[in-house]
Amino acid sequence: MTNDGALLYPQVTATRRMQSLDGIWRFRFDPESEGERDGWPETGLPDAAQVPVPASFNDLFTDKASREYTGDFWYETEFVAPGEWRDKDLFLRFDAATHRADVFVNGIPVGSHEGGFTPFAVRVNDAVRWNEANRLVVRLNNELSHASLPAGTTGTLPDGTKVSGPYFDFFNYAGLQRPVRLIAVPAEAVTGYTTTYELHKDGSAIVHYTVETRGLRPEDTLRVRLIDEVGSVVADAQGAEGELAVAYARLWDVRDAHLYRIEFTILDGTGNAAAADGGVIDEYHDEIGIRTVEVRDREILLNGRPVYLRGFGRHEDSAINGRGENLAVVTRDFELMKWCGANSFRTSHYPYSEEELRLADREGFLVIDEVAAVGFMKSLMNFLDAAKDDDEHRGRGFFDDPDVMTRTLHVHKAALDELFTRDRNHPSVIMWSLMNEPDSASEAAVPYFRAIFDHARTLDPQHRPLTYTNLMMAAAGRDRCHGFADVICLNRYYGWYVQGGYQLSGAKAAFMAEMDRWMQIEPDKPFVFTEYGADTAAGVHKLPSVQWSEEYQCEYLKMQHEVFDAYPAVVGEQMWNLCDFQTGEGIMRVDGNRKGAFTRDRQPKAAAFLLRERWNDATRHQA
Ligand code: GCB
Repeated sequence: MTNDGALLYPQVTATRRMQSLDGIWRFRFDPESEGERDGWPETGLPDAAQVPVPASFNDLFTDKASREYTGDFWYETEFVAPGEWRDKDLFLRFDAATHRADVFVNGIPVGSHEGGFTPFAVRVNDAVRWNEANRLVVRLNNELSHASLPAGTTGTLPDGTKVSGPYFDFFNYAGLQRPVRLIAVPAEAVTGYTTTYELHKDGSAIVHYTVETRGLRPEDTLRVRLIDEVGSVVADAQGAEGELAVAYARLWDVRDAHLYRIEFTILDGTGNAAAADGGVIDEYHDEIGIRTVEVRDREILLNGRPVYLRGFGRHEDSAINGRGENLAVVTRDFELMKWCGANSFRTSHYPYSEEELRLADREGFLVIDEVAAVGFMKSLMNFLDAAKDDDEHRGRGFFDDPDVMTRTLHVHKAALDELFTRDRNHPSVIMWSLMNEPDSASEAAVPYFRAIFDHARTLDPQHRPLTYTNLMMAAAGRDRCHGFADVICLNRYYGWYVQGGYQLSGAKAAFMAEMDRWMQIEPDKPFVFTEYGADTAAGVHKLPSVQWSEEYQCEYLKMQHEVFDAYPAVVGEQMWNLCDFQTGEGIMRVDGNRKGAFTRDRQPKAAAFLLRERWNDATRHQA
């Protein structure tokens, strides 16, 4: 896939153009995979439905076969390629096509992409007719396998219909779930950049930068400027690599975000500077935050000071849109998190939209950025039947599949490359999560972890901490992979999946016994709870409590918090989940997972008030 300047977050500048292709597109399922043979890329989709982009397709229709559809499906629209953009490189940028896509323009294949949660761009200059309508047709596919992120299986019903078997606990929403844009970038262009930060005791800072370009002629100048929030240029430099010295740096901090605009300009060095465009060949800008992140002893340090993470695991999930980008819901979620006193979240269980991270940057939220490596555990029923260590299951785990060390590893590394490239400059990203709840108790997981962590360690110039989230079945003493992580992230459900209800005191004892063990096994690392929660049906009240009532959710949370507070090595708590969310149907879920502090339509359960009280208690934690 190309990275020719179109993968940077899209913007219009003096030299760049873009046009949204969002709106109503034509849509059609293709269960027999006949579309290409039948010429749909050239002639368009016969008998097409009308659907919105961006959105998941699943909850738009009224029949079950459409909601559950698994296989190939197609989208089609038309766009005019403006003739004034002829001298630029023209790209189609898909912010997310879930889970894989092949793109055709006027019948010509222009590119493909694997992975449903990171953007890709395809160059279309050779396929378009300028100033005319062009047919854009995209084939998507949402099948799951051991080499898809997220992982699962694709089965067939007796009548031959394909059916998804997710190894994960969220609905397998699919489609063009984020914006699609036509983008024009100069042939000589900025294609990416990185920064690292050095803070000094006197309040000054150095921003070390590198800029990636293509087609840069030796006679041209690459100018880099740093501009503060009132519009003053505070530092400038030239060249593809350098330093920006800031005399009085306003640091980006947790819930106290200060952003600088970093501006890259390629200036014509051939004496054209008097031209109408001022000799500007390309211009791109972004917002960065000056801050450092470090794990030392048993703490996560932001700008050298310990932070305590308060917040949530979340999902991009809402009624009708499914996983389709819904900026009103995103905004509401930030308001809910702020109301609770949260300062952090994890992008469980896939990279969230770029708009979402930009909001986090501006709001000063700390983000654990997770790749879609979820379901690395052969379990179709959440983790109830997973990680069994009996004879029947031994040697049949996810990592024992020989394809995993080859195909899955390859797809996973590529997904990490894309995630790190997309998100490396967000100040909000303070840690990378490389997997959610893999079968880390199995011996076969160890070489896989080594390969993935070694790879990820090469990707981030800021060397932010790397982690994965550990599941309960790979508890202290059973997990074989925690040595790879910089921070130990635990997903724990004592008092829900085990020893729930009246047995809560037993759950607490078992929880503390496990924590005591962890303190010995990992004496030097900080711990974050990346999940803890209890399913709760909003509006169900019981005195005394029973499981699923709002009262029980509160009792459960209180118990968890007592355990966290007993271990100084615990430096964060992210409750599962901010909101109720949709999952596949089954006996474990009542129209979805109900562990939200808020309902799916974003109204509070009693637990939300409990969190608000705890997280707004200024005496409790530093950050
Ligand atoms: C987990 C998973 C998450 C589930 C959650 C639950 O451990 O990471 O995806 O939704 O448990 O509610 O069971």
